[in-house]
Amino acid sequence: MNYRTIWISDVHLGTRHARVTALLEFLREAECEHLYLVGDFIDGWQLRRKWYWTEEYNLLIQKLLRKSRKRTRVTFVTGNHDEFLEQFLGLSFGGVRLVERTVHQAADGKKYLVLHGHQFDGVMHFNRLLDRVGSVLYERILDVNVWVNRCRRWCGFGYWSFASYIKLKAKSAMKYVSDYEESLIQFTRKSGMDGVICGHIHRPEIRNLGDICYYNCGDWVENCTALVEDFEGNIKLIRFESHPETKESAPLVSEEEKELHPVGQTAGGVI
Ligand SMILES: [Mn+2]
Repeated sequence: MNYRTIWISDVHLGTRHARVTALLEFLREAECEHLYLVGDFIDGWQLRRKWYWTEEYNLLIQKLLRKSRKRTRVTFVTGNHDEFLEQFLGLSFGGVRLVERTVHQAADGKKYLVLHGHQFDGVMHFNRLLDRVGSVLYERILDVNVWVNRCRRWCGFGYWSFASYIKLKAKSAMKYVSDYEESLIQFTRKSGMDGVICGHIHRPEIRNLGDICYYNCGDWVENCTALVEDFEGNIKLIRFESHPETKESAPLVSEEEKELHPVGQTAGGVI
């Protein structure tokens, strides 16, 4: 298949649950002009705990570099699990550009903010405060979650996010998802963009909220999903299936599925 753009996120290389075989198969079939890795491609935290790197991972990296050498522009957006790459932001490796966030202009001229999304963990909790402090402090507050986690790492604690916290509380899961989406949508609107493309919560989704489109790539730990843009600028969500006979042909995210699989119930348990 030929696309103008492909976005994938949350591959989590280094965890045993990364669906690398499927991803390789997908990338062999799919050609595009621009490929975005929307964060958590490499799971630095997991690798630090226990090194796990298979020959297949090398094939995947080689595949990406080969694409980058040929006709595909590859952009690597950092997430919370591959924060260790932040020191190299702005640099290019084998033509792969490393950024924290970027803007994608679609074929129809629409502008999309592309970022992993961990920056928005728990932002809605500040909402009341936000109304008072206004937009000047808005960006600062968004950084708080990142700072908190940096401090935690210095002290030897793992990443803390609302996502992990609410795994214990399934009822709160949907609230977390809607808060996350709402935060991103608000920020996107303030940025003057037409939409946002993110990952992080391992929950593939396309949602239009008023004037803003929210797109979540999903992940390659459980869902094996990607966002793709055609040459007219239409963006859709696709689910890769290497063994179609084992999967039922249900809509991508049905209301029923939303209830059955609240956020956080991923195979790897990593967000
Ligand atoms: Mn993440």
